[in-house]
Amino acid sequence: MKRIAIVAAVLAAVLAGCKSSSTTPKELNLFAWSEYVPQGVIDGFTKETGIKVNYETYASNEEMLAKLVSGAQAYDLIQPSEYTIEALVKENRLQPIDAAKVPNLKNIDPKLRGLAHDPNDKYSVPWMVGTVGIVVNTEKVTDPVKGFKDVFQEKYKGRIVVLDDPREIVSWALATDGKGPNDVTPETLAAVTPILKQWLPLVKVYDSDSPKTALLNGDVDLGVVWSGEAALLYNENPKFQYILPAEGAHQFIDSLAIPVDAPNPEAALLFLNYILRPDVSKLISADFPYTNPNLEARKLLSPEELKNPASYPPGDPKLEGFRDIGDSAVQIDKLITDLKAQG
Ligand code: N2P
Repeated sequence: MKRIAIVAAVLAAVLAGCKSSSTTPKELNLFAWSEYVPQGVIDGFTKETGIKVNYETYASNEEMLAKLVSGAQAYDLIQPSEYTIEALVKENRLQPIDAAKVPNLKNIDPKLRGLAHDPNDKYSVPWMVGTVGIVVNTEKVTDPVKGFKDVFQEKYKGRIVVLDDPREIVSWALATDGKGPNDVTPETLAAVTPILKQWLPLVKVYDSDSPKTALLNGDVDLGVVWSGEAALLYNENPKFQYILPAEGAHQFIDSLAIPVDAPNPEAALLFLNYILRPDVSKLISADFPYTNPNLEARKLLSPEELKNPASYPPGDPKLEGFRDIGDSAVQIDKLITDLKAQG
């Protein structure tokens, strides 16, 4: 009897061992924006956990969504902006995050929790916050630039880089027409079409991955870019000035989220907790100086980092966020594709 009990206990232990080793994640499939996740952070995570990270990149929310929905590849973590989280939640494409397994969530700025796109903080963990604004090479452009109207002028034709992002571009034209970024209807799109027809032929480079490059190379002298790109330009040379557009500026909150069909959700939770560590989050800020939502990490940043006007805009500028606009997003894509094709 005793022997049987011992054999049973050993068997149970072996089975438990098998079970735990089969559920220990070996890899993490991360689908995130380009120029946003430092290789050092990925390597540090692998070193600490033994989990290999497959990092695939995208350059717009819409590109990410198309790939995710196609089902061609399964991801454990994606990095949507707030309006895309809102859309994914509506479609039941995200799984709830077990907060008990992510204790470092306590480091996140409470002002960034409980927002409209995820009212109960169930599905998303802020990665970085940023704005979209204007960069001017002040050695080349001496006239004052305060808003979009000052950028898109005939005299700057062929000297402008902009994000390759239809939702962004249309929001700039809407702002110029006195509308908010979410006032998207067939009527408002028709109203901004002449503005866009005038603007797009002035653009030399469309680049969402690294719009700083064309400015650094001197290929262009003005840009409408992500704030983190502007911050890197400013660090390179303060002749690159960042301006929040007078007509209205857009703030984005990019977060990590776990798709409902993620093959390794446990690895995703480990990664979330890892990147929320202040010492790790500080490394993200060093490479990609957006506004860090991690208050404990911010305490570790240098005065220079915190004084960069693109990363941490002075004053209390009025910023508006994008909301999910449903099928109108398709109209926006079509409008910009058509206008680009017209040259
Ligand atoms: C990082 C892109 C910034 C994300 N390269 C904009 N939502």
